[in-house]
Amino acid sequence: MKLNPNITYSPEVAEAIKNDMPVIALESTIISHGMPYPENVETAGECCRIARENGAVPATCAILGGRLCVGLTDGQLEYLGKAGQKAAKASRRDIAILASRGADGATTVASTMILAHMAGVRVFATGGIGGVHRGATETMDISADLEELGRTSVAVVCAGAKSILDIGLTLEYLETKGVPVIAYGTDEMPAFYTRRSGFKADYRMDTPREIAAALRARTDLGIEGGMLVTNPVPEEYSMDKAVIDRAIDEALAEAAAQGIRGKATTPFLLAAVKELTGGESLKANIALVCNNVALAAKIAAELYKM
Ligand code: PSU
Ligand code: MN
Repeated sequence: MKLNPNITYSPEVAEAIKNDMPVIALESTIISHGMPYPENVETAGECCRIARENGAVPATCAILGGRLCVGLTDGQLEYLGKAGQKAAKASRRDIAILASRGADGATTVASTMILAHMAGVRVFATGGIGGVHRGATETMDISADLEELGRTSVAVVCAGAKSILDIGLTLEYLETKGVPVIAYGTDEMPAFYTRRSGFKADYRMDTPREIAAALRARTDLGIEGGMLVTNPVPEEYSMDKAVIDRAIDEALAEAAAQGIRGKATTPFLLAAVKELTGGESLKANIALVCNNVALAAKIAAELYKM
């Protein structure tokens, strides 16, 4: 594939794209806003190693000095990890403004999909996506990630939707937007910290090859928009449902009491859940991200063979 002049590729990613080799995108809001330092930087590095082990070049995305970067150096990962909440959380609405100001931003699922698509990357691994928040009938808090899945042709591998969200409404929204929800090795969509949500996914697929074939068919048929691949957290890190539900309820009450709104909501809830579970949720979060990276890399490697 030809390189896009609007993208600043790392040398390794540029080489892979030019030669149509397997590449997977990784987001950076998970580094700056989703996990604490230094676990965030360690996990980002681990993700890159796992991608390579499974046959794909890792391409972490971020906006740095106004440039749309696809593929970061260790120094850049460290910088975003240390910046934490001080880094701007950049979604679709923010990209052009940060670019015009020469500013920095960590990319969410939505904006990472945009950068990946511009760069020629078709598979993207993360932990969790944004969704329809509980109480959205009042607040209208629906993540821009869902709109992006509806329009941008990148497959997103995640561990399902967490119950800080309204999982049922998130699935309804994805259906409206024409986004197929695939569950890997199971019939149910997983709920991030736990392997089961009680909601059936649209399709069950059991091999990376099957998922790559579906992605390939969508491209060949010219059907635009994303696909959501949900991959359950490894059994040994799956949390007790009662424990995580209690922490989430408490975190939601705390957010309401403090009047947390807009883009601050998700990072606030994630940090509160981590505190309330004494770090157990962070361990699960790290394990599931690594697990998703491995699956995404295998899908990209299969896609390359087709
Ligand atoms: N869920 C997580 N970790 C995260 C996020 C979500 O478990 O780091 C981040 C992702 O970058 C996602 C964003 O795209 O939060 C969604 O934010 P919002 O709900 O404000 O759209
Ligand atoms: Mn929101």
